Amino acid sequence: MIRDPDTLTALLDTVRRFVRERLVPAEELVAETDAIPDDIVRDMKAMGLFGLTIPEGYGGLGLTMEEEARVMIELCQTAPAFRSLIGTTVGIGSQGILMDGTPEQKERWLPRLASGELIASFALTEPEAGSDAASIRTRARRDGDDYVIDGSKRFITNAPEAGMFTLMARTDPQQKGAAGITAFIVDAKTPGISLGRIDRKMGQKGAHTCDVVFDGVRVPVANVIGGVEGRGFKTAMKVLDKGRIHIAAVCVGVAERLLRDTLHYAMERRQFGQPIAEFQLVQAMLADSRTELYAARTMVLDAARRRDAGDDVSTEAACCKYYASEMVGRVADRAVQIHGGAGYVADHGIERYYRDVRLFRIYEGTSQIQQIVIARGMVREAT
Ligand code: COS
Repeated sequence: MIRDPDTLTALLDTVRRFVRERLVPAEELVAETDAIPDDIVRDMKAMGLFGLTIPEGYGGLGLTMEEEARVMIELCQTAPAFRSLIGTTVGIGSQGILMDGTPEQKERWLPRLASGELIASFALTEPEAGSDAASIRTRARRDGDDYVIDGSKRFITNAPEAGMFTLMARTDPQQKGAAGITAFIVDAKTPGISLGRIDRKMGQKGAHTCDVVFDGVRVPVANVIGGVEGRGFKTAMKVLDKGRIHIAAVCVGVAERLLRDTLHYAMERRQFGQPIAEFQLVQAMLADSRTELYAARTMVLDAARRRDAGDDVSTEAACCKYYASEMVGRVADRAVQIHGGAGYVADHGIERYYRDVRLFRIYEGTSQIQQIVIARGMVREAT
């Protein structure tokens, strides 16, 4: 759903210009320094990028899913690390509060997230609980007006930058599965929280992940999302349904950039006396990428519109995440192939993208988890 086409067009133009004029020239620097320059972070805050999905009443832009997807497609035509900084707030970190939080929790936390004053991180994954998210062991034990949290989380994106965590922990040890899990809002400055070393990753330099250890961390009862124990797994799953459409849009944006650069290269690079874009075997790679990109873009916008219409899009969100993340992997692979030696050396940035996009098939649910969600959805619908 697009509420006001003129306002959205103006926003998309602003983001497109920001990407072209500020982010693309800084890509190399971010990859070398593993940090996003402060002036760029400042500008991202000023543009309202941290508040894209937070309602206007709390200081955000309150974008619909379709609007958000279109903004992501523009914003991600550059190194994915830039999106990652706002991504955990916009995509998954704030959404648990928005979907299931109490009015007081929304009032207290959302305005500071929308302005970028606080960055939200989503703390679900643990050393022994990745795809099997319902098996988390981090424990939250009630003690008076607090819960005391012990356990550790792994690969938590933006944990080094986080002002708050949306944390999933087990409040009922008798319940081994999803029913014993509760979602908490945890102030990152609470005593007892410590961070592991920043992970050395294959790609996405400038986007940081690390372990987060909770050792006797006291969190007020008022910070249980929605005030109800045992709902945390469902909150996490609903957040991930939305997050998966968001990530699929990110994949479409990155693929657009890769294919545009690759087409230009193929039209300029001459071999055997003509541009390599004239060769049918190169054309086949370009055409396959264009076709798959078009399919992914169409899927993402369709799922987004259905979600805006109030449909349950669990299955469609998984289809989008699965297809778009695999698609951008193939587009990146063909980009390296068409660039040849120039794609393998660091100068053109193509090999950097090849490494960066590998993550999309893994986080917010691997491709194999998406297949499970899709097939289960099919069986459910047919029953
Ligand atoms: N929306 C709302 N509720 C949902 C839901 C969704 N999308 N998906 C599941 N639930 C509910 C179920 O209805 C069930 O509730 P009831 O017990 O009341 O019926 C409960 O949650 C447990 O669901 P289920 O039995 O399907 O859980 P499983 O342990 O089988 O796990 C998968 C389901 C595999 C889909 C889940 O663990 C998953 O998504 N794993 C990947 C996690 C992930 O993406 N990690 C990335 C890290 S976060 S960046």
